[in-house]
Formats: sequence, C-alpha cells, structure tokens
Amino acid sequence: MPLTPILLPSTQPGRNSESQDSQDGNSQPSLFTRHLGNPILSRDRWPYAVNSVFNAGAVRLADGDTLLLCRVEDRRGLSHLTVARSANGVDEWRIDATPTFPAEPREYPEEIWGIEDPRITWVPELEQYAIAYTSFARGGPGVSLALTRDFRRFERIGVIMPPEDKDAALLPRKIGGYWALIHRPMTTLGAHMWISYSPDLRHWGRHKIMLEARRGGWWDANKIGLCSPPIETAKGWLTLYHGVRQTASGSIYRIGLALFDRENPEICLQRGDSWMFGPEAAYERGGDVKDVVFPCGQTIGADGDTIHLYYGAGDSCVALATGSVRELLLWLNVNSSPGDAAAS
Ligand code: BMA
Repeated sequence: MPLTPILLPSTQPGRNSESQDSQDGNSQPSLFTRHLGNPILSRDRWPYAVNSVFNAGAVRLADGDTLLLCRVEDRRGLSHLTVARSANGVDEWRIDATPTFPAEPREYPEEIWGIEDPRITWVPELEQYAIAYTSFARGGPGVSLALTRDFRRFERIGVIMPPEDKDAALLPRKIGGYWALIHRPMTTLGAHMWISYSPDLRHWGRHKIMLEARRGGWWDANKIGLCSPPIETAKGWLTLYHGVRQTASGSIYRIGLALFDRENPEICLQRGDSWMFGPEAAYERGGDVKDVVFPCGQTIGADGDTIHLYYGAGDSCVALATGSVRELLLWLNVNSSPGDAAAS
C-alpha cells in the first residue's frame, strides 16, 4: 500500500536556512526549489502525438514508484488522462502507450469535451485511490469521481458536483463520519473553495465555503481553487491553493498556503498573506497559457517531510519543485493572518 504518513512536524527550525531568513513573504528564493531538469515531462517524450502534457495528479505506489496521472491535451484540444511511472519520480518515465483513462462520452455525456486536472487521494478505508477530476461538457466543467486500485481498471462514480465546478479532491478519511470533498463551484458569490460531505461518495450535501477569494488588489482576489490534495499534519490540513490575478495582459496563477483544522476542516487556522510560489521560469512564463503554475499532486519523501510538488507549467508541460512540510508550517506562523481575517 502507498506511503501516506500522518506528518508530525517538529517545532525545530527547518533545514533550509534560506527560507528562515526570508520570512517577510516577499523575499526570494521561494519555499520550493525547482528541479534543474525541469520540465520533467512534456509532449516531446510522449509515446503518441499530443499537444501538451500538464496538471498531473501524483501518488507514490507501494512498490516505491511515483505515478503521475497526467492531463494530456490531444490535437483536437480535448483532454484525457495518461499514467507515467518512474522509480525516482524525476526521470526515466514509463508512459502508457495509449490513453490510460480516456473520456467516455457515450456512457458519460458529461465528458464530451474531455477530462482534466485529476487529484488523487489514497483512501485506506476503501483500499482504493479516489480520483477527482474535471469533466467538461456543454454545461461547463463539473467534478467527477472515479476509484481505482491499480490505475488500469477504473470504477466511475460519475458527476458528483454539477457545473460549474472544478479543482476538487477527496480527503483521505471521513470527518465526523462523512467523506469530505473540497471543490470550487462558481456561484453568484464568486469563485471560492467549498467543502461538502457525503455518506457514500455519491450523495453530497452540507455545502460550506471553507476559504474565500480575497478582494481588491490581493494576489488571490476574486478567484481561488484547491491545488494538490491537502496534506494531513499534526497541526492541521496543510493546503496549497491557487489564486488567479487578472491583469490587462491575462491571468497569473500563483500558489498560496492555508492550514485547516484536522477534525473540522471548515475552520481555517492560518492563511498566508503572500503567495509562496509563482511563475518565474521560462517554461512557466511561456507555453500555451502563459504565467501558470498549477500543481495537482505531490508525494511525500521517506523522511515524512520532503514534498515533491508536481505542477503544470504554462498549460504545456509537467515540472517538479521540492519543499518541506516543516518549513511551510513555520512560514505560515510568521506570514499569515488568522483564519480568513484578511479576506476583505
Ligand atoms: C484553470 C484550469 C486549469 C488550467 C488553468 C490555466 O481554470 O482550467 O486546467 O491549467 O486554468 O489555464
């Protein structure tokens, strides 16, 4: 079974003194270090002709391999999901020769324009992985869920959040006896992160906003969404989210950090004031969609602390950056507002 430690961050300072010295939230370098071999996956290395490979879900398998479930956009412009495996999570990827998880619009009409942006959660109680992904059809993007044990056979549960909704991940265990899903519906209230609950993964209710987009000039004003699935630590659910800044020349997708209560994840304990990772490298600033970093998955190293963050760059390729759970928590302690206090 995969490695899914509940992380117990120590109160000791992190190992990277750079970020300790850079606690005003504006200094560089950032809390994440880009891999020198970036981008680690792109269409050039794909076994069949595609337009782009990005926004991959990630998981470390029981055999130690890293598995990426990549969003692959074909040359019609429609997306499907394909598995790439690697022993070190960096190179020598073994990529399925054909789409692993193609859209099935005949049976699932909500997938007529493809499927996108998977977030994978290992669910010990089910002994299966739950994949929350965007299914795209005439009504707009919605959230669909599928289960798998081996990334070869999949059980589709179907649409669990109707359009317009995306950026979803299941928490790995029940909260107060119910499964919990984080997602991002577009409502008249705006594009905020919500949490919903279900007794059976099929029927969902008790919908609540868990994190609001800020307003005005903030980097995460008006539109936010979950990145990779939250990481359970002793201090709470450590959660990366993206903020979308609208500018005269387009959107900038940057990554921020928030911490939610372990037993009541509707409660935001801390929220970073500044973003902590944004487009800087050429492959992030260019591509089909410029100025986008978009993580959908991470794995945690054997030390229980190192985060291997896999992110889509410029909607064109997959890149890797490494960080530390302990350092992210320490950074939040000095760079955050309590809860949602800064939302206005
Ligand atoms: C979001 C999603 C992502 C994409 C990003 C930037 O709305 O659709 O798949 O990476 O926009 O284009």
